[in-house]
Amino acid sequence: MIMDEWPEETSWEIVSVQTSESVASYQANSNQKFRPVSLTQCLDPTEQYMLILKDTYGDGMGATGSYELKVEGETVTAGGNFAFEDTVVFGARRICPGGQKNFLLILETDSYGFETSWIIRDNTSLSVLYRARLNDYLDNKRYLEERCLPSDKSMKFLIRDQNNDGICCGGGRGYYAIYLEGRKLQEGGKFTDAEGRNFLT
Ligand SMILES: [Ca+2]
Ligand SMILES: [Ca+2]
Repeated sequence: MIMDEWPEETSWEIVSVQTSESVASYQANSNQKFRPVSLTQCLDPTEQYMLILKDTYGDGMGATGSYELKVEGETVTAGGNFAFEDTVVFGARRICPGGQKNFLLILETDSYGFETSWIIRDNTSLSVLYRARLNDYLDNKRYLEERCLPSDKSMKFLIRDQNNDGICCGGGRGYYAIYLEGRKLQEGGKFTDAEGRNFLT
């Protein structure tokens, strides 16, 4: 990481996708203004992980800060320009049977978890393949929803909020991101009644 003027706002965590458990975390501090900070962590090459970056002020790592994630010396991703949160999935993801595609939803609920629901729909048949209903989720909790989706289909992911105020930032800082085969398709949290994304599997 290259820190900006307010490093104490920034923290990160590495979480196992398989177990949802935190395997490493870091909180930057005010003595690191504009400094480079580099940390090394040994991880299991057979597991998939998620790097979660957070910024308490909601302006990411500012105009001058940045981060870079390297695995075995190779850059997986780089960034720093985010709001309250950014996620990156890396490592060995679960292989779906029969050529199906690995879909991952990272959902962090706000203080009104019960308001959140979502569906994954086949755009051709309009059938709903997977869903979470109102009251399925608790408040201020992280959920990792991994599914296998049939390949060569046009699909839609749709997240809804019953109170029409999204999952950020009026009642806590919710966040969601969706990944297909480890590639981020969309992320967010600030929306009104619903937010969707069409994608091809
Ligand atoms: Ca910041
Ligand atoms: Ca809401």
